[in-house]
Parts: sequence; structure tokens; C-alpha cells
Amino acid sequence: MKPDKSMPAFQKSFSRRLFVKGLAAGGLLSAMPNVLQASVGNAQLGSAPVLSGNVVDLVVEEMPVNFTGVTRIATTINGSIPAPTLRFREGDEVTIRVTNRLKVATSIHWHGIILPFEMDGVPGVSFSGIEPGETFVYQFTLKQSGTYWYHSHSGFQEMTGMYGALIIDPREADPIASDQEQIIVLSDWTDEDPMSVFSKLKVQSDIYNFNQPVVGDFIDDVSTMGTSGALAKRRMWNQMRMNPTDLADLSAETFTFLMNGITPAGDWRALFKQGEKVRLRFINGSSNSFFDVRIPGLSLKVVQADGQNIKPVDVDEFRFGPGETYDVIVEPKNDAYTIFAQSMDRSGYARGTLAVNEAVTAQIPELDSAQWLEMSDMMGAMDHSAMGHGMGHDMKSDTAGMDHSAMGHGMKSDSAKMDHSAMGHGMKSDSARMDHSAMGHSMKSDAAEMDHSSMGHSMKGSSSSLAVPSQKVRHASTEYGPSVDMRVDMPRTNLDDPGIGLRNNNRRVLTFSDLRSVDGILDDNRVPTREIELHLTGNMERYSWSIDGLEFGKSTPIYMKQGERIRVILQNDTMMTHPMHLHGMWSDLESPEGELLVRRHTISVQPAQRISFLTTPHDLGRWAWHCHLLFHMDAGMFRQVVVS
Ligand SMILES: [Cu+2]
Repeated sequence: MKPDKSMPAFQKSFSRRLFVKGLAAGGLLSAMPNVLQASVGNAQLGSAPVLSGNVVDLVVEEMPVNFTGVTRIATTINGSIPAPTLRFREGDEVTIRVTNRLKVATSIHWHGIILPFEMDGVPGVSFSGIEPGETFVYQFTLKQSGTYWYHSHSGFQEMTGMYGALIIDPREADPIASDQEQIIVLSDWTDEDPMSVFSKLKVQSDIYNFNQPVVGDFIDDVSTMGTSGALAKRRMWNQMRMNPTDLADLSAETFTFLMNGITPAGDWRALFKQGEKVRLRFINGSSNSFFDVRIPGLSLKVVQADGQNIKPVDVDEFRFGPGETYDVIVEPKNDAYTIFAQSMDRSGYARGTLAVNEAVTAQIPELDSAQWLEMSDMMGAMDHSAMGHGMGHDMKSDTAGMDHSAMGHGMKSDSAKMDHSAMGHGMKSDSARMDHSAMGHSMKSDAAEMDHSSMGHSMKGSSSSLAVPSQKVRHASTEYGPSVDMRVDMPRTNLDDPGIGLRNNNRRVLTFSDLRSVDGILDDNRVPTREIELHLTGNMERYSWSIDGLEFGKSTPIYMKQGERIRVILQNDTMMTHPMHLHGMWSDLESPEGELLVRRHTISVQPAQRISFLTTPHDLGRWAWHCHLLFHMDAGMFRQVVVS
């Protein structure tokens, strides 16, 4: 481990291997036999207790835990990590009484659930939070079925243990057939105080990246592209002040990845009988980690995404970010299989075993090697070779073409001086479909109008109809400030890209283009009446995250009208993937051609990607909309949506 003055000496000398993989018997230290006995042999162990019925009581309190050999304090619900699984029935009205036994305020948000906004559980947006000693009563009717989850929306409580599964059984028979099911909640645990982790990232954003380019990489580059090519590549990354290995802010350097609250060394287990069809409900309940999930030897039939049934897709692997859920059906034949969930940055993994009995084990795969971000992850769909800087294959020593400003990524002086507020919202926009609440996108900006034609790219011209999403990039004037270190002018709109680290890995990997809601799910086929374009922005040097260059504190709400059909375009102007979660309404993902694909509550947008979804705000009130990477949300990638 890297020396760290904030850690006690005994922790510094702690075996990194044990730290990353955890203790076999790690977990809660108090009376939680079902968790503590996880490694001693009962299929139910390591799973959270299940609470059902129409009235449920939850108690939030602190408890000691030990996942790695170090005792730390966790924030738990009913003394369990994960929190109890809540199992309800579609159509029922439920009452959930949440009592706060912490010294600070708390909250619980029902992730992906359509409900009145006062029940949504976001302090400062939906309600004022649950004060110490107070009991808050949540009450709402379940209008949907499927796999969901719940978590704290206060501070970093989610990161210290406040997350659990929420399963809503369909009112009628479940169209997804299986012989048994298992809920698999993935999460990330750190022995550090999350606040100190956050502070460290603010000082040095790549402090947990122990996969930096090293001399060996340079030598490899020299052998494949020659000395001048290798130098040019290095110079290019330096000029952009970017790091091609920066795949996650947080790594196994601080995280131990958990499966149902069990460390990799603890080996969470699910038992099956030969011939059974097993439904696995995967929930990414982590604070800051994308997982790539596979079960070597088994095909995964994906049947549900974010709680909504989809047309089954057979894959070997899927990636999902914090907030997302996928249900898969597997038909195990052999004695034992490893459920393997490696973190996107390949620094570690969560794992468990699907087996016929407690004695058999399966091999644990090696972590895949980390891939470097490619130019398409930085700059989108531009034709690299035409510009003389194809990565790897066509590297030229001239790096002038790499310079952001030379490529039109830099701001122009006139737009730098634009003051959106001074210009007001009444300014003439060049298109009626643009939306004023999208903060400045309605402005005609020179920079947004950058000269595509001279760069040899054919852009689809603005369509007069809203039948298809616009492809013309509109950067808000607020994007031209210190909070933004990168702007993408030629985003990629490909939905069939599994993302960095999963490309061409000889496995069938799920992509957005594979997802189709079953008939009847997308119940609103209206053409949207307006388009909101938002850019996911950041400045890596400052560990600043924002939307349209504005951190939450500097932003104004986005206004929507109840019942209107709106298109939202999300363009990622950063080099990280952001799982964007819109509360209170569905996000109907569409193709670049405007075909409705799948209904989601959380949509992960890859670097330099531009994707869109339609939404219909059904419920009045104030809603949160944010990146589900906890630290990105906290740093400012968060907006309030007001439905009136
Ligand atoms: Cu983010």
C-alpha cells in the first residue's frame, strides 16, 4: 500500500492481499448470526433477513464491523449489511416506519420506485430528513413490480452500509419462470472514513489509481509504434492533462468488494439442485464502483433491467454501475461456479459461489488486465485517422492534432465572456424545441457551432421534427469555466459499445442496444414536445463534477410540466462513465433513430457518449437527478427537477 499518514501503523503493515479480499469471517460484530456464519455452511447465510407484509419497521444505527482485520463503524438498518430485503406485492400500499438512532440525520430513498415526491426520501429536496430520535413514516402504493433497492440519501451513509434489496412481486403470476431465486447485492466497503477519502480525492484525484502508466508501458509503446510514436502518445496525454488509466476514482486500494455483505475471502454461497433454473437478481448497491459480472461456464439470460422485464438476451457478461439492477436466469449443470464481479478498473472483485453443496468450489478467474481509455473515450466519434492521430495503429509524431484547442475543444474568447444570467432566458433561440431550463443551451454559441465541416465530419443536420434526437452538440455557456476540463464536440451515439475493458474480450457482453422492454412497458408513444440537453462535466484536476459546468450549489432547477413528453439528451463531456439516476419518473432509453428501447431508472453514459431518453413526469413535486457515483453526486453532479 502507498504510505498514508492518515492510517494507523498497524493498518499500513496489513497484508494488502487480505485487505482487498477481506477476512473469511468478516462482517458485523454484533448478534448477526446469519451474516457471521456465512462461511460455515447454509445456503441462506450471508443473505439479509427478509421483511414483508404491509407494515415494516426499520431502525438505523451504528454498529462495529470487521471485514479486513480492522474494526470500523458501519451505518446499518436493523443491524444488517446489506439491510433487510423488503419483499412487497405490486398494488399494495405499504407503511415503512424508519427510526433514526444515529447522532446525525438520516433518510431512505426507494430507488426506482414511482411514488409521491414527499416519500422519495431525499433530504432538502423531498423532505427535511429524519432527525436523531425521530421516526418517519413512509407510505405509498406500489405501482410496479421487479427488482429494486433502497439506500440512504444522507451524507456518505450509503457507503458505510445503508443499502438493501427491495423486491416487488407482480400482482399476477410472474411471467419470468424459475425454480428458485437469489438476490445478489454488490457493494464496496472502505475502512477509511468516506469524508477523508473524499478530501483526499479533492487534493489528488488519482490518489487511488495504482495503475498509472509506467516505464514498461512506454517500452511496449516503443516496440509497437516506434520511439517518436511512443513519445507523441505520452505527450498527447500530458497535453490533455488526462490519464488514460483513470477508470475509477476509487480502487481496491481502499475498497473491499462485497457480495451480500461477504468479502471475497468469505465466499458467499448459493446452493442449487441439478436441473434447476435459477433467477439471480443482481443489484449494484455500491457507492462508487462499476462491476463487470460473469459466471464462467454459464450463459446469463438477462430477463430484467432496472426492475422492468425485457426480451431475454443471452450474454456471458454484463457491466453495471451503482443504482442499476439486472435479473438473469442461469441453468447450472456442473457442481460449482464462481459468480465473479470484477471492478471496472480491474483492481479487485467481489465473488461468490453457486454450487450443489457447501464442499465443492470453482476456480476464481484472474482479473482481466486493465485497458487504457481510447481516443474515442476522450473525443467521441471523430475520425482519428483522418486527423492524423489514430491511437496505436496510425500514430504520427505530430501531436498538434491532439491539442484540444486546435481541435475546437477550446473555448472562444467571446463565449468565455458570455454571462448566461445577464442574457436572461428571453433571448432568441434558433430553435423552438430548445429548452431554457437546460441552462444556456438555447443560446447560439460560437463554440457549439464549431466548424464540423472543415474537419470532414458529416453531422446530421437539425431536424424540424422531434421524432429523432438532435445530434447537433450544444454546449452551455456555463461549460466554459474552471469546472470543465474537457468538451466533446463529436460525441459517439453508439449504444452497442460495452465500454472500456469489455471491448473485444471474446465474451458476449450486454450492451444498451440489446435491451428491449417487453410490449406494453413503454406506455407512452407520443413524440416529445421539447428537448432538454444536459452535459455531464467535470474537472479531474479539481475533482469537480457538475452538469453543464455548474455544480449543484450554483445550479437552478430544471422545470417540467406534469404529463408532458420530454426528450432528455445526456452528453458525457468527461472521461468517466456516469450512472445517471432520475428520481420519480421513468427514463425510456431511445436509439439515435428515435426508437424506444427500454425503460430504465438509471442510465450509464460512457465517456464522450451522447444518448437520449424520453420521460413523462407523472407526479408533481421536487425530484433529484444525479450521478449515482456517490462522490460525483456530492461534488456537484446533481440537479433538482421541479414538476409543476
Ligand atoms: Cu458521475
